[in-house]
Amino acid sequence: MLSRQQVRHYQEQGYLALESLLPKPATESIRHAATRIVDAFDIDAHRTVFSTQDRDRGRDRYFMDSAEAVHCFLEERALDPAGKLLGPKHLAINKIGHAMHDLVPEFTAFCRQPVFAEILRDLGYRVPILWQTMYIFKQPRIGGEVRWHQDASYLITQPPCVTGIWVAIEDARRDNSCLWLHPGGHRSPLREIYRVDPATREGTLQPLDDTPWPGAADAVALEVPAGSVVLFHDHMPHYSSANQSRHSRHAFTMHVAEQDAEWPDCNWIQRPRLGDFRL
Ligand SMILES: O=C(O)CCC(=O)C(=O)O
Repeated sequence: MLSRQQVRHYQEQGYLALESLLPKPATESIRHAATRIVDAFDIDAHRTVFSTQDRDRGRDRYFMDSAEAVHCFLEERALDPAGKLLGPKHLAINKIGHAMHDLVPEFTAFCRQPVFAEILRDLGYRVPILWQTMYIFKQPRIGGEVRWHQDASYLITQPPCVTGIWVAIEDARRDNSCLWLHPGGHRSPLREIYRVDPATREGTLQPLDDTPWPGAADAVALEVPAGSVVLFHDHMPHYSSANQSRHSRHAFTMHVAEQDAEWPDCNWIQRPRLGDFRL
């Protein structure tokens, strides 16, 4: 699937953008499934906001349980200070996570497209395991910022071996808050780590290294059309701004690791019931 040059680009730069790789029917099938999940979501029962502004302090039981479920999380700016919804439900959801690949047939079929397994084998995986999936809405006008981070802070393996597969469901441009990353930044140290106490399920984001996050001189905007796939390394710093535009920017992400890597019990994601999802 990948040329030698593309594999080399991934290894040297820590990311690879494959523009317009997927056909529209494939991306539309999960967009429709996401709409159905939001329609069925009881917003009065669960008001968990997903924000990256609070150093992950807001990770409650509903969030932790989403490791093996399909849960909807709200945009911070969808609620007034009293917790009242300010707009329609379908424009209030920040993301759906994190086990759609196991539990929603359209997502299962999407992830099982041979193209993903082929890409991962080209990158050197023997038995790639899909740990989490997210459907991100980046809602018009209220879509929250995703602060600079590295995925290895949240998905801890020994040795580090997570790859993020980010799929544009809609065109991603600067104005609707495309992804930004730092070419070559996968060689920078891991700056922080999110560890969960297995007994209490309380998580804490701890600093590890004070290397600064990329600035304007280092970061590049990944403006890509719908159907594009971006692969990135688990130490790659990446970011997306708050969405001020009137256009959403839907994306779907998959995070995989090698099966025989150690997955410590301080990871927030544990899948005792669902087990391994092999690609
Ligand atoms: O799509 C975004 O804005 C952020 C996605 C992200 O951080 C991830 O997939 O790890």
